[in-house]
Amino acid sequence: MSNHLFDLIRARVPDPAKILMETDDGRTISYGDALDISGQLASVLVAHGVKPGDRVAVQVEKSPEAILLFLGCVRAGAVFLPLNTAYALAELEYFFSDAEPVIVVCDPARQTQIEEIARRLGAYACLTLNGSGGGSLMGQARDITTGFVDVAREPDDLAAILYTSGTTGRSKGAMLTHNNLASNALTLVDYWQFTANDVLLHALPVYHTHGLFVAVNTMLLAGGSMLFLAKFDADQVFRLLPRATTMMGVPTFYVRMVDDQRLTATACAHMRLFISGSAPLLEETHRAWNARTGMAILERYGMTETNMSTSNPYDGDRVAGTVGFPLPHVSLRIADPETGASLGIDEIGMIEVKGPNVFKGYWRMPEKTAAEFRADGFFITGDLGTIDSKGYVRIVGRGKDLVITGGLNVYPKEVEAEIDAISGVLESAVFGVAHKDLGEGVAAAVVLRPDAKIDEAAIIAALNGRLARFKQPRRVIILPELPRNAMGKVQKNLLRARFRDLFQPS
Ligand code: MCA
Ligand code: AMP
Repeated sequence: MSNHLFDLIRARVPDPAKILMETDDGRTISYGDALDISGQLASVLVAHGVKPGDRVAVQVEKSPEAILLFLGCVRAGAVFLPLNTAYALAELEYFFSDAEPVIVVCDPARQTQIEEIARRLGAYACLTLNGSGGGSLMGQARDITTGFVDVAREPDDLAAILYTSGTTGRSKGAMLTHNNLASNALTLVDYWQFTANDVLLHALPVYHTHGLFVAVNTMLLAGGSMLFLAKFDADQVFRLLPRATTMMGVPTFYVRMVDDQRLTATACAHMRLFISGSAPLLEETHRAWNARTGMAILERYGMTETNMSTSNPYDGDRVAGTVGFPLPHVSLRIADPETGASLGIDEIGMIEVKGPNVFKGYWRMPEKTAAEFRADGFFITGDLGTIDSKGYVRIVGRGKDLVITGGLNVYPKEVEAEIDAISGVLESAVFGVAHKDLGEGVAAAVVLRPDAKIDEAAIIAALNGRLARFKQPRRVIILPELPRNAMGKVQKNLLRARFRDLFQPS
């Protein structure tokens, strides 16, 4: 019996004694440990009644055990559903009601509240896992004998669902198959020339595509090791750079590092590759980095729905302001957003992609899925771009109303709905403004009802518990009315222009 993704991982395990992950406090997990413990975790899931295709929702702090739980889910034939630790209870309630997980794993500190929601919505059990690997999940795994027989899974079976917010309405669950994850990781190992000699400095969260699939799956298939930091911390990163060969990060990592006098060519002497993605890397950051270190950051482009689609070359020019070439096996075209007709060199249009990297659809949303694919199978990304005569793809804007703050996506519609529900608010418009550290910061323009007695602080306070902190506006501006065009549509471009210096130091 074969389990598509895990068979591939198992086949590429180097010496079982080799270290797979080492935490900032020196705890190590070898490849052999990873095989044993992920099998024990798969046994725990099955003992709790998990059947192939069942969802296992996980909202936990970063730890090696969180990765082993992902592997345990894959081996048990379950669908891993990771959730950002910043999500508020109201958001979890939606995810659980939509995905109907049979098991929920959460931090012990939030167990009481999360277990109540999980059980009410039909979960069989709520287990706990903290950032040091403690909690009931590992407690139950410890006594189980190893030797779990992996559940059979085909390439097209689901391995994970990752929620991604939408321009309309609530978040959508992107269904990722075993083959989506396996094929993309194999491509990245080759394209970025990862080998068993690589040591990845891993400072990303592990509940999104970047830190989980791009980083971890690629390292597993390369047979390399990871220095596994709990979060991005410049002191830790500079301390560990001499031991690492590669790093993956969102642009905020590189902005912070380039602002730090410890960034020198000597500090990077052991590094062969820095990769950036999830949000645009400013050309000035790319150039400043190159001037300081003599190295060119490699920028790539992807989405939760597509995994990685393009990358600057490993050998060859890494051009600042571009996201490089379509990856092998990925077809990419620039299309007229209205008609879908292919456009020519340097013409701005919708980026559309097709290939084994592209997801299977949105969980239980056939109409939304159909609306985002062309008849010939190309996925409509919502990003606007061009391709130049050398084949480099450039992202020039977004055809979707989206703010990316520190690499995290915020869909204004979702935030506006919560602000509009606050008593005293007539209407609101949420938009992104340039932010030196985060790339973009979230801002809101709000029109109050006559005689309303609320202010900026009260509006932000009212969003606590409703929305993750990173989605909450950092500034709320009270306006007498919102700028609208002749059709009555709010002109966010005017708001962005008027408040462009909101987050810049004066
Ligand atoms: C934390 N805060 C944020 C963010 N992160 N606010 C806005 N945007 C953020 N990204 C808030 C906290 O709630 C807190 O608020 C305050 O900022 C400081 O929190 P702290 O934890 O100290 O922040 P930090 O450690 O400085 O984190 C910033 C970060 C982190 C390092 C940029 O957010 C990060 O690691 N981002 C990476 C996200 C990522 O992995 N994206 C990939 C998505 P308060 O003080 O008020 O409580 S996958 C993807 O996009 C696709 C597939 C792709 O192409 O990769
Ligand atoms: P997510 O839905 O969280 O997976 O975010 C995907 C979105 O992040 C894409 O649709 C792009 O808008 C953006 N993105 C990812 N990588 C880059 C990049 N290198 N440059 C610009 N935008 C990017």
